[in-house]
Amino acid sequence: MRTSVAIIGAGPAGLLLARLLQRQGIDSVVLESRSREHVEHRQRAGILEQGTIDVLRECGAGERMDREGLPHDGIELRFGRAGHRIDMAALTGGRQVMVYAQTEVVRDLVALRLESGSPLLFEAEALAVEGAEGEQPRVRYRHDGAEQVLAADYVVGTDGFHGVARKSIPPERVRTYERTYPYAWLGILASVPPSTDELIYANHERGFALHSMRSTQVSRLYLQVPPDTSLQDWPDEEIWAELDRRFEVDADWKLQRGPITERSVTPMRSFVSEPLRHGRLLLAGDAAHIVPPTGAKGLNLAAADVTLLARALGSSLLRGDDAELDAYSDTALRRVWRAEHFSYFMTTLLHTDPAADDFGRRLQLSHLDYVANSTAAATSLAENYVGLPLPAGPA
Ligand code: FAS
Ligand code: PHB
Repeated sequence: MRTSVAIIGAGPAGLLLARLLQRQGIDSVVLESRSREHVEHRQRAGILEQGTIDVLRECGAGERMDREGLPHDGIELRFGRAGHRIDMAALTGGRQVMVYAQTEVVRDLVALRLESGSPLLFEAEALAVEGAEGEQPRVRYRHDGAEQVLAADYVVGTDGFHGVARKSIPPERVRTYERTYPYAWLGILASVPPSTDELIYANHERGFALHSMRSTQVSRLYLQVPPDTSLQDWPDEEIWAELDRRFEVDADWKLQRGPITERSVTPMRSFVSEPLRHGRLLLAGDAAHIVPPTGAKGLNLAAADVTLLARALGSSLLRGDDAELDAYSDTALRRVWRAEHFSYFMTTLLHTDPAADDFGRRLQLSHLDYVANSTAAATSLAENYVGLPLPAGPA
């Protein structure tokens, strides 16, 4: 089989890239190792930043998001038994975020891809990327029990942290940067209306807690736990009791409980692999970088990467202009590192560091107080949370 762009991975990055290329009349083939059922039900991100909202609307994939998503203007920082609202829309000229789960974004993009008749192969595992340094890169993959080859002008690895694309780049050509954190997130889905209209990020001496949501009927909540936590250590009653402790506030507010329908433990990691290009192989999304979820940047960074990459591949393939493609890695990495820093900032601002001494704890409380009471500090948080505008595309 042969195509212009071979895309490895049908997560949000790969699916959105395929859609953006298709809108330019560029053909692609998407190879996904798991089943459609699996990729559409994998619980992950929940918040879309303004740029992601815009690109989904622009490429005709935002209709259900606008119908079912929940636009949010602000978030609450809760510490010292008090809540402090950050009015992000007011601080950023009206930019917002949208509560609309990654599972729904993936469902919408899969449906559009299948309706278009363009190739999206499920249970098609890419085994290797070959010839990336030449003119005819190809992907060896297994599908329907047979090993096959997909030739392309370009190969894009949107196959996540554990994918094959990044690992097919010669190690001597790769620089990686990594930081792990002394805690993880225990996340739950609960069939109960959210106890808040906007997200609550709580810093408490016992640990961080986050109240998010998936709809007006489903709550999404997270607890900071030790990195080696087992779900067996956390019966439902203990999860709710700990959430109550960490959300404690001197106000008429109560956390509503309900049946817990999903639970998971997610480790926290910062990771970047540079560069994002090796010959005719490009990387985007989690295949190239990972952020701790505190800043709600993972999915949004993946969307920003492929928005830039789709523009660059269009200029190259349709107009023979390689300037944007040659600059893709540097352009994308500038935004990646901004998001890495913001995610690190939100994580260390809000989580309780088990190694912190009393001085460190007081510094953290002072920083929280500053962000809650300084327009300049709150604006900095707000513009990063709603997402900085993408570099302007070509005229
Ligand atoms: P993805 O990992 O989503 O997609 C990669 C795809 O490639 C997968 O479908 C995989 O099956 C496929 N693949 C892998 N190897 C392949 C191969 N060899 N051949 C073919 N296909 C292959 N972000 C947030 O903002 N908020 C959160 O709360 C949050 N929670 C998370 C929880 C967990 C457990 C994880 C792992 C991540 C979480 N993230 C969160 C980050 C997450 O949303 C990612 O940023 C997002 O999925 C990135 O999208 P992709 O780059 O498309 O990668
Ligand atoms: C979520 O709803 O899953 C979510 C929201 C905000 C975050 C992380 C995760 O910072």
